[in-house]
Amino acid sequence: VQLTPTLPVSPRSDALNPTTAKDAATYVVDLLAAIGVDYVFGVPGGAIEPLMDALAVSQRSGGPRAVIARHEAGAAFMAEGYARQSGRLGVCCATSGPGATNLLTGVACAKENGIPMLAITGQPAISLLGRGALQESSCSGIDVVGMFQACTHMSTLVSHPAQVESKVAAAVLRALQPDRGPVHLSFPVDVLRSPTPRAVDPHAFASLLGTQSGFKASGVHALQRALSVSEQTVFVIGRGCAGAIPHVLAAVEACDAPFVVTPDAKGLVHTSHPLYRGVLGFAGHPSARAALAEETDTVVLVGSKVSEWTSAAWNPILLSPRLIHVDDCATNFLQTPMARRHILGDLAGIFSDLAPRLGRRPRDTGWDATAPEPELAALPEPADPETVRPQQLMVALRERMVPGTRFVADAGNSTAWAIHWLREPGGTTADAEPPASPWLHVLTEFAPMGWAIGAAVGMARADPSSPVVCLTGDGSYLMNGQEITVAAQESLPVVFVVLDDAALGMVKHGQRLAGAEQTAFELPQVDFAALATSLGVEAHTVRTEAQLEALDLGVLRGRRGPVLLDIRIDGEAVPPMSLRLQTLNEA
Ligand SMILES: Cc1ncc(C[n+]2csc(CCOP(=O)(O)OP(=O)(O)O)c2C)c(N)n1
Ligand SMILES: [Mg+2]
Repeated sequence: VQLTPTLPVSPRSDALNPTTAKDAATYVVDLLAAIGVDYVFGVPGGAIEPLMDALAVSQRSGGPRAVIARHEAGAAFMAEGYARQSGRLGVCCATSGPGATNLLTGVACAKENGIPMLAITGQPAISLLGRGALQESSCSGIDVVGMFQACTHMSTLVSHPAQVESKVAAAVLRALQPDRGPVHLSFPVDVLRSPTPRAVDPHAFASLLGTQSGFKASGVHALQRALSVSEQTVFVIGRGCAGAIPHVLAAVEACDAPFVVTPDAKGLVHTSHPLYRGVLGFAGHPSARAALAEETDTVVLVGSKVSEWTSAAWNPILLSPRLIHVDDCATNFLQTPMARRHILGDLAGIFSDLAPRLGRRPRDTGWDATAPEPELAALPEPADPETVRPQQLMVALRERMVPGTRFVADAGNSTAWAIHWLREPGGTTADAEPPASPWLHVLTEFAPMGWAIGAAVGMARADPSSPVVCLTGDGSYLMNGQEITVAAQESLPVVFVVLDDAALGMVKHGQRLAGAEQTAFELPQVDFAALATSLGVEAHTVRTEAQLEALDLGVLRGRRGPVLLDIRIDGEAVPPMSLRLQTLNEA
């Protein structure tokens, strides 16, 4: 194998064994295979072509392969969905220039929502940088590395084959450390094609990944003491509990203490758990606020950023000296300086150590499946019988989707309706074990319209064994709905539920609730079913609640391939979004 003549010769190139040396693109794919990643989501282009080639070769031997999105942001959203569902690294790729800039929104979303992701973009050959090459994106072009620096934990140009191994390893390790998030590698096309020295076997590298857990015994003892003298404790469960939820709930149950969840952690628990008191934060429940009332002397926040949506706009009922903050991510403590105590460490480790020490017998958790769940008000009367109440849509989906269905709610009113009204299908069955994987995903930090469309495809790609319901708005679907064709190509069981109100509804209701000018929210009435049918996807239009009732959702069990439901919802129904307005008004 020859290095290309334009490249300086690597000082280690003489150490290359021509029989084992492979190009950098193959090295990346081998490393992904070693850490269990089986899909790379992306859109091709000249500068990233060697990676696509390596993925094609890999696919032939059953290794990682490419899933081609319609837009690079969709690819990044898919990589996020894949990471959320599989617990592994999400990987996306794009060509240089516009491919990379299209990818950026999805990568920024992963940063703000703590999703481990590797974004790989291409560059023209090193020798061409600074010479006006097509789509140059180095610091002498549009500087993609610089742009991604602001939206990732690490962004670097891999400017020599000898850097490949160390930069790829450093990037992957960084993405998977708390504070988890995206990293970005920009590869000139000639570097991707160059033979790469290998000092470390990818499998040896993979073994490094399992070694990050740990906590101090003093922290567990302090938490145990605080809980033993507390008269009334409330736990606040955040999304950081995802890998530790059985252990966290074991401690909650041993204390017989009520718990609330942040909006993005609702999917981690059964809402029929007898100690569950609802969602605290955006679109949350009065019962959650009541749980944090004055008689509570200890509030244990576990695994969460403190942001506008997760803290009910930095509400003092959460942020007070009653607080003990337990997290595996030290930077989350920066937002809770008032806490009585900060306990840092691996959450599964801390809580599996703590629960048996609490001394109290775990309560009998066999709960009464028929008891009403605490947090919901009565359904409002239908305002217009010719439409579907969004609240009723959430109830119907919960009652009629198969157990094991996963939901992803998009930016816009879908998020508010889902956080407040949705519950997991089959959730009324008494089941003492928490859900095996989250049944609901929402964004709380950086919420781009159309995220749920890509995320649903990525989740279904990671696990196609049960349906994924994408709750999205008509505005979001018009922005990113083309990714439905990826679900069709890949035969993925995604149910696209379009909450169709012919409006940018969250904008409309936000303006109304704020008493502001009513402007810029109207959308045309679109026949989304016809649109989907033209793409070869089965679709139904639902204009009334009777039609919703008549829909046979049971057929979705075991289905391969997507379906679209255009639900003409009551656009007058006011979404539970007052928290957002409070923050906007106070600004
Ligand atoms: C990319 C992007 N652009 C703009 C916004 C601001 N925004 C938030 S919700 C929303 C309206 C969404 O409309 P639609 O998808 O129809 O959902 P609805 O609220 O009507 O249910 C807008 C414009 C955003 N979150 N993301
Ligand atoms: Mg809408």
